[in-house]
Amino acid sequence: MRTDLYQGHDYFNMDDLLTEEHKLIRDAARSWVKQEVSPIIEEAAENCKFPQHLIQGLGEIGAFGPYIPEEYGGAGLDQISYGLLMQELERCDSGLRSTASVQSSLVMYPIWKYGSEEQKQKFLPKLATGEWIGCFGLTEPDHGSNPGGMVTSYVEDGDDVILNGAKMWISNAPFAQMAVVWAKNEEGRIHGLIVERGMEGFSTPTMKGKWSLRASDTGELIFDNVRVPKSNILPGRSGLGGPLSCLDSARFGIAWGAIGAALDCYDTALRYSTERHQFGKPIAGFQLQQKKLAEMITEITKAQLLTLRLGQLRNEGTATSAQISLAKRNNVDMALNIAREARQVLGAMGIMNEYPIMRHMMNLESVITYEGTHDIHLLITGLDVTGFSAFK
Ligand code: TGC
Ligand code: FAD
Repeated sequence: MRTDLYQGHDYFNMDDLLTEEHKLIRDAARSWVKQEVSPIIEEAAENCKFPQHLIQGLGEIGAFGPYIPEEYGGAGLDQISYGLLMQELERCDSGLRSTASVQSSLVMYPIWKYGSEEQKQKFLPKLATGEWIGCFGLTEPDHGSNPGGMVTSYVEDGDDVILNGAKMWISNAPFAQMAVVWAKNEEGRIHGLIVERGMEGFSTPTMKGKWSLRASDTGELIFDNVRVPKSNILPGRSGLGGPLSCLDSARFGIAWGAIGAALDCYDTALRYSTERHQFGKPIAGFQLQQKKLAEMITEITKAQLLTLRLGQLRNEGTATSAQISLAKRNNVDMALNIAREARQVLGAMGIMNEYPIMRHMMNLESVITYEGTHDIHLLITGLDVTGFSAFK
């Protein structure tokens, strides 16, 4: 096992634009990750299992619903704090960030935004500490990029509804205590429902065989005549805009998280290049390796500036969905390219689990697909700048 020597890189003095609180939150998350996660992350990825004993610690560093108000158990922090937390978690592993961003943006956020006061009181405090873990069911076997076509649906039955259908590719599903599920009512209108583990007819089989995001558990959600009380329907919003607004929050977190993965690859490659000698000198002294490293820090710096500005806009409440799409698409693509280049700097050692790069690279193949694929985000930007939709 290799000691985690990571140190941040701040080429344009971005820290000057952060508050003391931002830096404290980021540094606390970094220390926790180095102490608790780095020593076990390779083993978790090899075993294809999320290390559930980390959940309490994630709650303690404020990674679950950091921007949820304190009255509901959240930390009441701003959007930049949320971004920095996601960056530090994904610096270690995208699956670790997934667990936190799904819980925050896809489970706590919709309950906070669209839930009744009773639902907020019942679920949010337990989700903030990690006593309960939730998951988010939007994607279906036949409806991925086109969630509006979903077939999961429910019919009314007295004080309950009867839910039928299936969701696929659901992060945290195998061990989550509850799921925020998006389904159509009898009029074909999409609503969010809270489905709790133990409800009869509800099962969450694990999806096996992933070569990517292995330290995160992914599963299906199967609803076979599940009786859900009407009091578990989120009353505050109907239509596809409900789940899509949650995606805005999660995509924002991913835009920051991807910078973390890129930083870890760059940091590893930079250190290796100064230590590894060939032809009588460190490989860092060869122009071709310098080109790789110089381009990496250039792209990381551009992404850092983009994302901090997006954080400011989110704090002001003015960031558009299209701006978030642009940042998610750019930053994940940037991180994946950096992972590929960094792996080459390490030569054969780049494929080994002694270094994190190959794991980041494989993880990022999921990140570039989930929360809207690279192509879908391009089409969102295309629609925004031209006014013409090219989806259909
Ligand atoms: P469209 O007709 O454009 O929109 C339908 C309604 O939604 C509104 N809307 C939004 N509202 C809030 N936020 C947004 N970002 C919104 N985008 C659209 C829109 O105004 C409209 O409202 P209304 O009132 O007129 O009905 O919808 P469309 O069917 O054409 O689809 C558009 C498209 C393709 C962009 C969208 O469906 C999409 O983003 N597809 C990608 C699907 C996706 O990202 N799935 C992610 C699943 S969750 C996940 O991957 C978790 S991974 C987590 C992890 O482990 O980290
Ligand atoms: P498809 O929609 O079938 O797309 C296949 C290809 O076609 C892609 O390249 C896509 O860009 C392209 N394409 C599709 N439509 C168009 C178009 N109109 N124009 C041009 N090209 C198009 N979902 C959840 O709901 N909750 C989760 O927690 C969750 N976690 C996930 C975890 C992992 C590890 C993964 C891999 C996925 C997860 N997802 C989750 C699902 C994820 O959101 C979907 O995989 C994603 O939205 C894409 O859907 P799809 O895989 O069905 O691809």
